[in-house]
Amino acid sequence: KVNGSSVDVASQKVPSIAHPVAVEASEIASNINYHAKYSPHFTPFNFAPEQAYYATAESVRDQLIQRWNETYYHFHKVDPKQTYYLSMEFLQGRALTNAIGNLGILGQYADALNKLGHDLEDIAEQEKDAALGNGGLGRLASCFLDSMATLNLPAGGYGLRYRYGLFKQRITKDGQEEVAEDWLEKFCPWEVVRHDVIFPVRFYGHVEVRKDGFRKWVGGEVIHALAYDVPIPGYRTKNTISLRLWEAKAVAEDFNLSHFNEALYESAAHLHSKAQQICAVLYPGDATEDGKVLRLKQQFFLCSASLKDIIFRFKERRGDNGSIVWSEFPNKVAVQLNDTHPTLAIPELMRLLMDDEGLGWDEAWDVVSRTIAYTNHTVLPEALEKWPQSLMWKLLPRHMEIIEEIDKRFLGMVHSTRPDLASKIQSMRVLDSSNPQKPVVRMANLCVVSSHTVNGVAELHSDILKSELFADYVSLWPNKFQNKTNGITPRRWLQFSSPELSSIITKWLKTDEWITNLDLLSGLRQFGDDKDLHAEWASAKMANKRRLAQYVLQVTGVTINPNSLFDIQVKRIHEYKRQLLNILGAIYRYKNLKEMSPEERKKMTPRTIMIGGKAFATYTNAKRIVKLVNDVGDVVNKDPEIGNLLKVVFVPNYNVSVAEMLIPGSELSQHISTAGMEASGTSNMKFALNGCLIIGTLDGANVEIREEIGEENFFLFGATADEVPKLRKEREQGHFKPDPRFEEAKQYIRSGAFGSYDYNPLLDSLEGNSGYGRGDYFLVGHDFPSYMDAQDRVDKAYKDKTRWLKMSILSTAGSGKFSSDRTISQYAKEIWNIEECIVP
Ligand code: B1H
Repeated sequence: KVNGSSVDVASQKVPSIAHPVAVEASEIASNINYHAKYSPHFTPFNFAPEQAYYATAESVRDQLIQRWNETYYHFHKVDPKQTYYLSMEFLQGRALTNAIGNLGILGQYADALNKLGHDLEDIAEQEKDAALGNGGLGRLASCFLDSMATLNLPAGGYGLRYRYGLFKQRITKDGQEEVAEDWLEKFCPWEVVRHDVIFPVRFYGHVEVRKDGFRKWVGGEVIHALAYDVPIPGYRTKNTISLRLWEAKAVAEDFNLSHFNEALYESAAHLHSKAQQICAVLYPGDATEDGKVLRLKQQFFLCSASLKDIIFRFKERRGDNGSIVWSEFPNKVAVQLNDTHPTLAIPELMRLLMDDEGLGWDEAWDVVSRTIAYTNHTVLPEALEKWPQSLMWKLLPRHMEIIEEIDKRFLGMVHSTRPDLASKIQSMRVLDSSNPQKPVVRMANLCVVSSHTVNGVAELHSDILKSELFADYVSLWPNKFQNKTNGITPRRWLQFSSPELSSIITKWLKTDEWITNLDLLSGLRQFGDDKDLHAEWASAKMANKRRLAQYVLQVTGVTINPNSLFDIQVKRIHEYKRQLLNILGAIYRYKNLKEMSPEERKKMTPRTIMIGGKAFATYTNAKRIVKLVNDVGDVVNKDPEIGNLLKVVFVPNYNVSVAEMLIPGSELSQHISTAGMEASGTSNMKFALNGCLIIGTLDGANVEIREEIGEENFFLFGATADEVPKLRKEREQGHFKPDPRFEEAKQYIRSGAFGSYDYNPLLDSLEGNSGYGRGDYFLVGHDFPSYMDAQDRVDKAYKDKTRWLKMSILSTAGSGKFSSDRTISQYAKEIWNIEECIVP
C-alpha cells in the first residue's frame, strides 16, 4: 500500500495500454497506469493517493466518453422529444464511486487499485465535492439527472459553472466561519470543455425599432457563454446524458490592447473582469431575499445560453433545407424550470422567436406556453422572487417590454372571460405596481401565467399551492396544477453509501432488481420479525455506526459510543426547520439527567445527538443556533457525571459526502419543521430508506413517508398545517401557556450554563411581540411538549431492540415510493410527454 510515497508508475506489473472500455481488473489497472504516466498533473513518478485519484478518474472518464458519444449520436439520429432541466443549482457531490458503480465495475476497480497499492475508498475520498447548490433544491436536480439517465430518457441539465460553489464551513469559538471552497483548484476530470459551443449573451443596451416594424435589442455588453459538459452515466445502461454548465467568458476582441499599451490595465480587461464575476460564486441564499444585480445577470445568463443551444439543436436536427416549422418545437422540446430562478427563459424564448426568427406574438406565445413547465419549491414569502422593474428595464429592456405585454394580455383575457375574478386580478398580475416607489415583477406569477403545468413537490405542498399561493389561478386553469412528490436516487443513497445493508437486502429479496425498481423493497415486510434478518440488519447498522463514530472523532475530537442511539438532524440551518427545538430538547434532557440520582440515570437510554448544516452568512439567528449547538456540546461532552448517556455533536461542513457517511449510521432522524413550511424535504427519504426512524411533524413529504411505512413506525408530534394560523393568532393575543419544561430549558441557557455568549436575542424570538420577540412565529413553544413526549416514546422503543429492528426494517421496506426513478417517470409521462430512447 502506498501512502503518500512516490512509486515508479512504469514499474507496476501490468500491460501498458488496454482498451478504454475495460472490465477486467488487470486491464483497468493498466489504464490507470497509462493515465498516471501520460495525463500528468504532477511531477513524474508520484503516485500518492491524490495522483492515483486523478489517474483513476481519467480511466473512468475514458469509459464514460465512449458511452456518452454513442448516446449523443443515437439521440441525434432518433430525434426524440427531449427534456431540458434548467436549474441554478446542481449539488453533484463526488462522481468517482457513483460512476464506476453505475457502470457496474466497482469490484474490478477496487481490485485494480489494490494491484497498484491503493484502496478504492481512500482514493475516492481524494475527490472534492462539486457543491454547485445550497441544499435540497440543488441535490434534487442531481438525483433527477441520475434517474433520467437510468431510465434512458432523452433529457439533460443546464446550469452554471460556478468558480466557487457553496462555502466551506469552519467552526471556531465564535461559531460558523465561511471559507471559499475551491473545487476547481486543481483539475476537474469530470468536465469536458466544448470549444465549439459558445453563445453571446447580452446585458443592458436598448431596443431599436426597425423600418420593417421589428424590434431589436442592441448595444450594451456582450459576454460569451462557453459550454462545459459533465457526463451523467445511467445505472446499468449505456445511456450517458449531459449536464451542460455555462462559463462566462470575454473573447479576445474584448481585450483592449491599446488601453493595455497605455498602461490602463484595468480598463483594458474591463469585460474580462465583468465576465469573471458572473460565474464567480453560487448565490449563497436558501430562501433569503438578498437580491443582487449579479444574481439577475446569472439567471439571465443561464436562460439565454441554454435556449440558444436548444434552438440551435432543434434547427440542426431539422436539417438545412430551411423548412423550420416552429409549431413543432414543443413536440421536440420540454423545458422544466427548477423554481423561479430560471424564469427569464420565458421572455427570452419569446424574444428569440419573435425578434430573431420572425414569429408573431400569438405564434410565439403558443410555442412558449406549450414548452415551459414550472416547479415550485417553497411557499416562504421571503423566497418568492420579485425583481424591481427599474432594474429589469436597465438590464433587460426588451424582456421588460415582453413581460409588460404578457401582463397586459393576461389582464385583458381575465377581464373579458372572467369578470368574476375582478377583485382578485391585482394579486394575480405579473406586474405589481402597488408600491409606486418600487414596482416589481412577480416571477412566480409570470411562471404560472406562461407555463402549461405547475407542480409542487409533495402532496401537502401541492395542496397548499392550490388552496393558498395559487388559489386564484385554479378556477381559471383547473388542469394546470399537479403534484410530483420528490424522490432520491437509491444508487447513491443506499447502494453505494451502504454496501453492507444493500447486500443484505439483495440476499433477502433474492434479487438486486430493487436498485432500479425500489417498490420491490416492500418484499422485506414479510421478514419484519425474522431473527436472522434482525441479526444481519443489526450488524450492518453497527458497522455503519462505527464508521460514523470514527469520522466524528476525526473531525470534532469527540468520542461517541456506538451503543448509544444515534440521533441526527442535518439540513440547512433555518428557523422554520427548528434546529432550536432539537437543541432545547437536548438541553432539557441534559438538565434532567443532571438532576437524577445515579440509579435513575442507569435506566436512561444513552443518546448521541448530531446536528449539522450551514447557515446563510448574514442570517444572524441561524448563526446563533450553530454557536449554541457547539456551546452546548462543549459543556455536555465534558461532563463526567453524564459520560456516555448524552453527547451533543455539531458535525462541521455538512455536504453531500458527509451525508453519505452520516445517513447509513443513523437510527433516528429529526424532520421537525413547523407544519406547512417545508415543501417536501428529501433527506427524510434518505434516512427512511436506510432504516432510520423519523421523529417529525406532519409536514412536506413526512406525511407520505408516514403513510407508506405505517404510522406505528413514525414518531409524530406537533401542530398540523391547518392549525398553524389559528395558533399564531392565539399567541399574538396572549393566549399561550408555555410548558414548564420549555421555560426551564430557556432559563438554563440564560443562566449562563453554556457560556457567556448573549443568547437573549435568539431566545427572545421565542417570546411575545416585544423587543426582539417575534411571537414565536415558528411555534417552537407550542410544539415543545408534544415533541418531548414523542422523544420519550423514542427512548422507550429503543430499549426494545427487537421492536426497534422491526421498525427499522419496515422503514426501508416502505421507502419504495421515494425513488427519484418514480418521480422522474411521472414527470416524463404527465408533464414532459417524453419516452425512453435506449442506446443500442
Ligand atoms: C427549497 C429553495 C430555495 N425550496 C431560494 N426553495 C434559493 C429557494 O438561492 N435561493 O435563492 C435556493 C433554494 N429550496 C427546497 O427544495 C425546499 O425547502 C425543500 O423542502 C425541498 O425538499 C427542496 C426540493 O424540492
